[in-house]
Amino acid sequence: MTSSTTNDRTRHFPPTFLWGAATASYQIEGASTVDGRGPSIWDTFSHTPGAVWNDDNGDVACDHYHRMDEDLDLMADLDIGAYRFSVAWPRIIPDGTGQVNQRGLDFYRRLVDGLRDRDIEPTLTLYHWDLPQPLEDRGGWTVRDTAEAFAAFVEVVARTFGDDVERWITLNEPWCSSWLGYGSGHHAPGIRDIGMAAAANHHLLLAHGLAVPILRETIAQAKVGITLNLSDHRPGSEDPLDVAAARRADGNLNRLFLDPIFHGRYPEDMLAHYSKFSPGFSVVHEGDLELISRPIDFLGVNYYSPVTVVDESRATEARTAGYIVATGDQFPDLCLRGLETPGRDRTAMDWEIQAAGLTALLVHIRDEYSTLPIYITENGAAFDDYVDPNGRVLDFNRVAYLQEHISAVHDAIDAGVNVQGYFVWSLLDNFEWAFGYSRRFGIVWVDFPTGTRLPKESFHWYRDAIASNTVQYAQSPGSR
Ligand code: GCO
Repeated sequence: MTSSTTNDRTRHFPPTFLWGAATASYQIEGASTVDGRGPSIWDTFSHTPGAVWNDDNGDVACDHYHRMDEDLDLMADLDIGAYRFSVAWPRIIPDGTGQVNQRGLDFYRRLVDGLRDRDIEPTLTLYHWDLPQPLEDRGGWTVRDTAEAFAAFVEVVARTFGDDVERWITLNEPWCSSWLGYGSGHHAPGIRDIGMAAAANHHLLLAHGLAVPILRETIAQAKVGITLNLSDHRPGSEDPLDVAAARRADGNLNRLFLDPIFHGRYPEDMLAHYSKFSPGFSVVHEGDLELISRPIDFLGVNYYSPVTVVDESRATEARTAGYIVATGDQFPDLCLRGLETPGRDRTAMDWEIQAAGLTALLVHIRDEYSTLPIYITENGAAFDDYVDPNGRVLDFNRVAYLQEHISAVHDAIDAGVNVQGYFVWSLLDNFEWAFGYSRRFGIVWVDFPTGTRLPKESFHWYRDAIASNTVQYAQSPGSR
C-alpha cells in the first residue's frame, strides 16, 4: 500500500540551507607560544599533572597554525558553505586587556581571506574557552571585570574583520565555561565551587550582553548570535520526584541560559536553589538582564545526546526498572542521577545516541523561547577510529550518527522549526579538552603528533550530502 513517494527516504533540505564544519582555537591551532600568543587557562590547566587524560595538552594540537592552507583546501574539497572557528583571545590581546598583538590578528586575517577566496562564509566564535591566564589570575569569570575586558576584546576583533565575517557568535557553551570550569572542576580553570560557577554563569552572559551592541555599532550588517549546549531532559519515570529531577537538570543546563537571553530573567526555581551558595547570582546588577536579553539574530545549538535522570533517592527503583544508574553526579547539590538505557548505542564519550532528542529540543526551543533562525553549530560523535591496512578510516558508525541527526534536523524543519544550517563537529580530530587526544570527533583523521591529515569515510559521506543537499532518512533505534 505504500506508494513510491512514501517509500522514498531522500530528504531534501531547503535550497538556502547552510552546510558547515566547526573547530575551536585551542583544540586545533597549537603554536601556543608562537608570534606573541600569551597563555590561556587551558595552557595552565593542561599542564597541570593529572588534569587532562594522559597529561595531553594543546601545545601542538593539529598544528593548524602552520597547516592552515592545507585545512582550507580540505574545506574547499568538502565544499562547505560556512566554517565555524574561534579566535584565541590570548593571541590577540595576550594579557587579556591592553596591548593588541598584530601578529595574532594577522593569522586570523589570513584565515578569513582564505575562506572568502574559497567561497566559504566565516562564522566566528569570539570565545571558545581560552581565557587569557592574566584575567583568571584576577578572578576570571567570577568577576565582572572579565565581562568588561571581553567587550574591549570584541571591539578589536569587530573593527578588524567587520563585514568580512558573515556570522558572529559571542560565546560557545557558556554552561561549560561556568559549570565545568568553576563548578565541577573538570575544565579549566579547574575550580570546584558552586557559588563561583553561578557567578561565572552570570558574568559570561553579561559578556555576551555587552558584546552584542558593540558588534552592531561596529558592523552595520552584523548577524549576531550565541551558541549554547542544550539537551532534551527526560525523567526516568513519571514519579513526581523524577519529573522534578529532570526539571532541575533542565534548569541548570538549559533554562539558566535560555531564560535570561530570551525572557530577560533567571528561572525562579534556579535562583532559589543557588541562593544557598555564595556569591551565586547575588552578582547580578540592576539592568544586567536588559543587556543580556537584547535581541540577537540567531541561536546556535550544540547537541550531542539526550539526558535521562532520576532523583537520587530513586536510584534503586531505576535499577530495578532496568536502567544503568550513574554512581554519582558532578553536581551533588542537584540530587540527581543520570541513567543509561541498556542496549542503546553509545559513542566513545559514552554518550547515548538518540537523534530524536535533537528534534524534541528544537521544537521545544521554538515553542518556549524563539522563532529566530537556529543553526546547529555543533553535532557529531567520537568513535574509536583507526586507519585500516588499506590506509582508510571506515567510520561507518559516525556516518550513521550524522545521518540520523541530520535526519532529525529535517524532522524539525518539517515541524516548522526555523533551522537554517548545520555544522558538523568536527572538521578535524583534535584536542578533546579533559579527554586530550583520546577521543576523535573529526571527519578528517589527524595523525598525532605528525599532523598528517586523512579524510575519513564520513568526510566523503558528508561531501555527498552537501553536494546533493539531501540525506537518506535514518532514525536511531528506539527513537520514537
Ligand atoms: C563542546 C565544545 C567542543 C567539544 C565538543 C565535543 O561542546 O564541548 O564546543 O569544543 O569538543 O562538544 O565534546
